[in-house]
Amino acid sequence: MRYASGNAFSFMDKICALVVLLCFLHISVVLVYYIRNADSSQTLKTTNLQNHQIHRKLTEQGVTTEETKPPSVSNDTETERKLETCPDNPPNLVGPLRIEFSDLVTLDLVREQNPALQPGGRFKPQDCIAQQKVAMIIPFRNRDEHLKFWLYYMHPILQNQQLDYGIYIIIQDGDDAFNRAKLLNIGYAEALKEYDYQCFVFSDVDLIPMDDRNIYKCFSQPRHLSVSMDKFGFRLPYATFFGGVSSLSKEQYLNINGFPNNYWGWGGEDDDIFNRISIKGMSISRPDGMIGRCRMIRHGRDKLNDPNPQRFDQIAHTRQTMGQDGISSLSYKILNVEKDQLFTKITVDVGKP
Ligand code: BGN
Repeated sequence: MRYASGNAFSFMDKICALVVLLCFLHISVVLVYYIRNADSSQTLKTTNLQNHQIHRKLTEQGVTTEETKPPSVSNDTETERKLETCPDNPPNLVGPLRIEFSDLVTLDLVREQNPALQPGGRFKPQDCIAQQKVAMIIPFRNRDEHLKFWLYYMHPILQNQQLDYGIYIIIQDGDDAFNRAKLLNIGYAEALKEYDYQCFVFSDVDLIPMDDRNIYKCFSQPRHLSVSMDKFGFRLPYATFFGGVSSLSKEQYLNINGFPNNYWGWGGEDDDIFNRISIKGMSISRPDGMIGRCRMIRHGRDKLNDPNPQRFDQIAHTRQTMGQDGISSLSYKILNVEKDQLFTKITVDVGKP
């Protein structure tokens, strides 16, 4: 009996020890799994956060590349994810900007700072569908110093504004009087040959916005964007002023038969465009005076851009001329096309005054 109970005791002992051992083993396994899981989910969270921050930072600087996109959880969800239209208020806008023209800017620096650009100075946002496809048209001759600054400031601004855009520099060949409005018409026609643009921003090469909330897109009415220029003491020089930077949708542009082709030399063509818009019953939309502030790069008057003596007579007859003179009567010859990461340059023979 003693033996038996002694045996029974040691048998119970062994069972207990085994149970304790199994419990210990179970707890250890659970503990190891718990620690490993907690660790790896923490690592994943940190990596995601860091990448997101880098992506945000680069996006803030106007850079969106495949490598900087935050990693997606699975490829399937990424391809299935439908991109949404970009918001009315792009999230990375900064507001007032410091614009200076003393920096040592080079085109190579601008190329380096804008790695997401495609040939022709083309860009579209990666994480949403741009609200508008916008062609930026710049009439140009012998202003490389200004163009450098324009590209330096404008590319990051336009990328932060989440536009699907391209840059078209339209260069007048030869030494005849400059014909700004005809160059703008040519820019419209040439840009449309390349892409289904819905909106056209017409900008002088020497004007830079001082606030990136001044969005370079189109509105329900033709838009005047350069409303408070430093040159004019940050106010409109006169109420109907439409010079500097403006935007028109394709429909608005066609409604006025584009711009006049016969203003040779400085002045009046922007007043003619204003007349066309009001004759067709449209009004001018403008940003608020603070948001619409812009800087002009100081320069003397161009040698080949003397005031056009016929401009007073011309702007008095817009109603009679606009039907025949415009995009419907545009003729020119392309002499050269240069595609760069930062722009498309098109050199044209615009004919004689
Ligand atoms: C105006 C010019 C505009 C020019 C502005 C600002 C004319 C037409 C005859 C009155 N208009 O006087 O073309 O953009 O000044 O410089 O000259």
